[in-house]
Amino acid sequence: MTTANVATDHRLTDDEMAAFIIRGYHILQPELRTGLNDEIYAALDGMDTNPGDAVLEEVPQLNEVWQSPEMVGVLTSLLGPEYEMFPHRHCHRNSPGTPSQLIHQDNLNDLRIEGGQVRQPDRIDLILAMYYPQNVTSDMGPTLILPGTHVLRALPERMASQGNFRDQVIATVDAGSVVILHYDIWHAGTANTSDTVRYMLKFLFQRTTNPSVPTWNHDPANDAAIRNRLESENPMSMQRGLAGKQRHFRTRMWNRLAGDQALDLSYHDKWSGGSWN
Ligand SMILES: O=C(O)CCC(=O)C(=O)O
Repeated sequence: MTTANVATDHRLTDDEMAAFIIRGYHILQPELRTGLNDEIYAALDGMDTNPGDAVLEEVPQLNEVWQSPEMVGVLTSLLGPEYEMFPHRHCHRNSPGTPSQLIHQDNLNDLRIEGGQVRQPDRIDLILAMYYPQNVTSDMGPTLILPGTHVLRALPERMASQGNFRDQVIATVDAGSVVILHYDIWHAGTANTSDTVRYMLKFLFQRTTNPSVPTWNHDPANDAAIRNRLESENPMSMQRGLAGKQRHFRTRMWNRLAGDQALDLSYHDKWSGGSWN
């Protein structure tokens, strides 16, 4: 998809981009036509079996979500203007009584993934986009996110016995919301203790070109403030060594994405300088 003509006002700001790099997620509420979410919910509810990758052919209205200017603006910011929708996708039907999943990273065993099989802690090459056609309240199995974990490649493949972390984010959202995630983030579907089926459509989008300039709404005048955020924010309490590693990969990620407008990484001492006056 080439998105050169996407209105720039739907692209992320420097602060939103920094927030994504720090937390690994962004929650979007695109303006969708009235009735679209209900139409999609009814179509999904009418299916006898899960069509897997064919869900887009079964429910073509989903294209309206992925092609909304807000969605295109965010994906262009994160993946560049020539991003592509990935052929694999899945409709997650979370019925009443469904237990929580284990917290996990999605696997990389799909050979269609560009550069496959390796986590990329300083890159944004693959995005998970989760669309919810109905409101999701805390008892309906919202998606759980561990913010900031997308850059921690040293963790084991699964945190099988762990759950309920202090700074976890429970994505209770309004109908029509899209939770946009770095592919490597730790996440899980939680238990549905309500009497309503919760649908979530998981689609993947991938970068096809290496970044050379920022593809979000970038203003170099924000550089000092952005650098400060990347170096200091902690979306999730973490052991000191891991927090240091996170900060290192965030700045590398920003610089890789910003290309020739990267942040200056030479040593800087915020407290030195000028004489008293
Ligand atoms: O259903 C959800 O909210 C999350 C599903 C998920 O994380 C997965 O299957 O990888």
